[in-house]
Amino acid sequence: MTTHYNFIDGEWAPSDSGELFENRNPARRDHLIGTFQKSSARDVERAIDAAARAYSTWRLVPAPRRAEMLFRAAQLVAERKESFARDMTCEMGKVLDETRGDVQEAIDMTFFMAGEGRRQYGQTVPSELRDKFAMSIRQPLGVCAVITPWNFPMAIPSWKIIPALICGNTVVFKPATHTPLSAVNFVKVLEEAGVPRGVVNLVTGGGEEVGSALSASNAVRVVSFTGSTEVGRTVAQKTAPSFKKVHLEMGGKNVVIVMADADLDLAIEGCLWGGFGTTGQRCTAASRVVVHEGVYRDFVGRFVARARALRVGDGLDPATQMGPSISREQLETVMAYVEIGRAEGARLACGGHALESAEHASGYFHEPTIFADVGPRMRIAQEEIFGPVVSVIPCRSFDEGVAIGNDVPYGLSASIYTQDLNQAFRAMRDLDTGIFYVNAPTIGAEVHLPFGGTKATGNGHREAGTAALDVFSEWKSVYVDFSGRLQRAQIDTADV
Ligand code: UN1
Repeated sequence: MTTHYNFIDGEWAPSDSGELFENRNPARRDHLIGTFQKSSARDVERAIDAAARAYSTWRLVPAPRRAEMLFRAAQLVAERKESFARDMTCEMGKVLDETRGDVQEAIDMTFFMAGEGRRQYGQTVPSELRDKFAMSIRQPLGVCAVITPWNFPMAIPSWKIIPALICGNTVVFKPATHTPLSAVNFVKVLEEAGVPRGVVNLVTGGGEEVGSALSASNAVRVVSFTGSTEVGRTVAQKTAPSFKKVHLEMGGKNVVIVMADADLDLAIEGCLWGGFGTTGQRCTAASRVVVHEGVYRDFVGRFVARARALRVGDGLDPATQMGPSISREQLETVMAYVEIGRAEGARLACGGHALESAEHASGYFHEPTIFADVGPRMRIAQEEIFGPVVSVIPCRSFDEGVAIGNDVPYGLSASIYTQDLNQAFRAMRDLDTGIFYVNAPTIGAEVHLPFGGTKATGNGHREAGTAALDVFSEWKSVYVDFSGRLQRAQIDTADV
């Protein structure tokens, strides 16, 4: 068991609070993974100061040189993929295949964004005046606060930290308290890859102290947050007085629409993976399945049989297909929603209980749970549960399926299973989400396209892809007049 430190101004050091918090394995509560610094607002202040000092030199390092460090970091993560994945399964619970995927996503993002060291394309455009040059360039903003969730403990930090760095910003990183070890692993790699002191700072601890101090600080110019809609709203409120840029990535209530002509085996496979992968703890999780009445009974019967057969257990065991919930609180939320679903009159088709056998008693395990005959306005069809609970909703037509799909407060991801190309394209156009899939579940975004959603999922920004550069840079438009005389735009244009 190790005690881990904050990383501020190039030094690994304890918090001045003198307090620690524990990181325990959600599959085996007796497994204490390590203790971490329960940081104070004072630590945050020191980290912000360090990041602000480092910014004055880091912003002037040529972007291709910054990229060399990031390429090296990607390589180091690739070399340590297996051990990082095991650490992550221990602290977060998802199965090894998935934590390997999480680490891989960080590798992919780091390579992709490092490539931006030689791009970050701006525009050069003709001027309306003679002997005048016009272009736009990306400029960094300064200190960026990165506040990340526990469900993708290395991937999501990489989506924020790496584009921030390649644009020339410096970072203060506050990871979720459930998954600080993956954060330490990632930051150590950046240190080893040669990222200079103060450029990336890690401060562990709770949202109340660390997150609030970051959001409120005048010296922080960007906050990039992924987490619940409730906390996102608080972040937005705290950041508003200082007019900093805020990127919020929040909840989802994602839908898979299964049409009568769908390949049902494929659709069922997709709904299992989308609904129960990561124990349903993805903002992209397929928590609603809207099924055409023509195949409804058949679909529900086969989907339920497959969900019942899923092996739930410790993610380190290769036989396990679904791990635990992250915490007691999360498990209790799942149990509460099962009660809500029953009370609303949905039909509990399978699952519905926490698992308490000897094998499961020391972790936060819950059965894969399917509610059938769910009404589209029931709470279990409207609210993000973040657990292994899928609501199946019947529909009579394509139009009704799309209408149900859109009738939620969120807009992250949606999908349709159909063989009809026209229907697939109509759904692509009409579902009000930031991500859309045809004949694939709602999860599985790749790093080189924009990631994010509409409505209560986000506030108009996107991460990943080149869209992430827009969060971490600002445009500067530059005009160079080499005519040697005053030329007035919009006025002196008659001179041809
Ligand atoms: C999340 O659910 O918080 O598209 C992120 C996916 C993953 C990322 C999910 N690549 O499901």
